[in-house]
Amino acid sequence: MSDQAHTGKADIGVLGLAVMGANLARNAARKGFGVALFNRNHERTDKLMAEHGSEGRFHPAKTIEEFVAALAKPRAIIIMVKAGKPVDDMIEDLIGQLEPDDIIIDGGNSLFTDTARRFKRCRDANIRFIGMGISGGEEGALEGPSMMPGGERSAYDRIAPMVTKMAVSVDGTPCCTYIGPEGAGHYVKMVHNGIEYADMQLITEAYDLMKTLYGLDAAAMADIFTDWKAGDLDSYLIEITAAVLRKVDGTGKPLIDAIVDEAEQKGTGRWTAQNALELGVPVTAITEAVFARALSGRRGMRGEAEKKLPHPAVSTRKPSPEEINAIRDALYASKIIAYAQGFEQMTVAAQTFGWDLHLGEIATIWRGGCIIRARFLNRIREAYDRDPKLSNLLLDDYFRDAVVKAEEAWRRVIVLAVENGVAVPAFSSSLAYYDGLRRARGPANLLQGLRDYFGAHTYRRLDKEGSFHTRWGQDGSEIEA
Ligand code: NBP
Repeated sequence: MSDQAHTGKADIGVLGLAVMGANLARNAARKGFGVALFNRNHERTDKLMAEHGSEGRFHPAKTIEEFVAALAKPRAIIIMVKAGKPVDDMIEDLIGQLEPDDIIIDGGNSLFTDTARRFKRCRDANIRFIGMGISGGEEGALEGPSMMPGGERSAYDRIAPMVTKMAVSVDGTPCCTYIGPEGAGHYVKMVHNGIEYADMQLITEAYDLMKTLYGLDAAAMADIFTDWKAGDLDSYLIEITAAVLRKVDGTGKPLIDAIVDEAEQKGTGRWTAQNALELGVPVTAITEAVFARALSGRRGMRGEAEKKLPHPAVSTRKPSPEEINAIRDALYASKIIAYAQGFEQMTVAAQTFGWDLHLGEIATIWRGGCIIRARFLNRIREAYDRDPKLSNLLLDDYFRDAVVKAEEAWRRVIVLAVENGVAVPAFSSSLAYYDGLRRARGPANLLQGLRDYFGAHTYRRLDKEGSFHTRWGQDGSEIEA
């Protein structure tokens, strides 16, 4: 179908019109851009036109050829198909149709190494490529997401007037900025999702403590999360936690109590943890969050284990306001650790891959549109304004003071959880990271001694330069491992 009503070419194309693509296309059209539409199965295009065709200037196409022909040059096309092979297939189809300097933007949740590979594939074909992380889910795509574009800088400059209008703005600043070359945009989106995993796991642990130690019901906890939203924890995730806890289903009971306790995952949290392991960055909160989802998935095994493995006696009692505040403080301190770890991961990635990541700008574009949007991100931006080379957020005065203030409550809550058998892997691993970080001399000297003992791996000394190996036998002989 060609566009009858308008003679002008489309400003941007959206290829893939499932929930995200359709909403992004509507977003662009509502902002006044002409949008070419294509989906493999034409029914989706028809549905979009039937339901929302009046929202703006759409150019629906039935074939890739027609789609490409509808676009103004240099063409800019956002691919919003399922991550993985479909993206490669679409890129190959487009390369056959596009001209030099045209731009392909992958807006899906692609793995950053795939993005780097596609960037090179397109460069070889004289096509400019952008890998753009988009956060905010279905609603964000329509109303204004947070966007993390990476790839060819000149291509970003061409699409910037469009994408900065499509992104949500906070205090007049669009939640979209050029991130860096190759796969940098999708990398930053991946870490965003990893932090989202950690943030959600921490909230879940706070919920578990209030429910298990103090027997609070969903409505009481909804009130507490609503209170917490008024303070430092103010965030979208805390807001929706209150809403989820408050929801009552058709039975008149809290819906949350009827939901199966098995969490699913699509992979971005796992990618973040895998990459942290590869880079050697201690990203414990995100990794624990991934493992907690994996343990939640062993529902049958947990059911069996509950019958066989005794549980410490829990004496449920009414909490004092101070005890609830202690959980809040433990949550805030752990959250600071999770973000400090995620931002350190990006620092190390920037050094490793040669990207000039501006962490303050990244915090700025996460303040709106995305799932981890929070007041807290202003604090992170301010920390990087104070010191753009900050190696760890905990070394910034604001975050140091916040953690020190929460520390006593944080420790108390974890002790209580341990005594009562409540699993708080993200709370406790965050504290373990903190305790490890704040010691100039840790216990790894013993690790080095052991490694040299069985494997002659050598060690360094505090008092002398160089590498040393010791014959560990008391008689000076080598020890055979
Ligand atoms: P899906 O990830 O569910 O993918 C469905 C789309 O991919 C349809 O348009 C489908 O076309 C198309 N497609 C498939 Br499947 N295989 C194809 C192929 N071989 N060739 C061409 N098209 C193919 O869509 P979504 O949920 O809208 O997400 C799109 C992207 O955005 C994904 O990468 C997703 O991870 C990411 N994302 C999603 C969210 C969210 O909240 N859902 C948030 C942020 C990012 P068809 O109609 O012909 O089957």
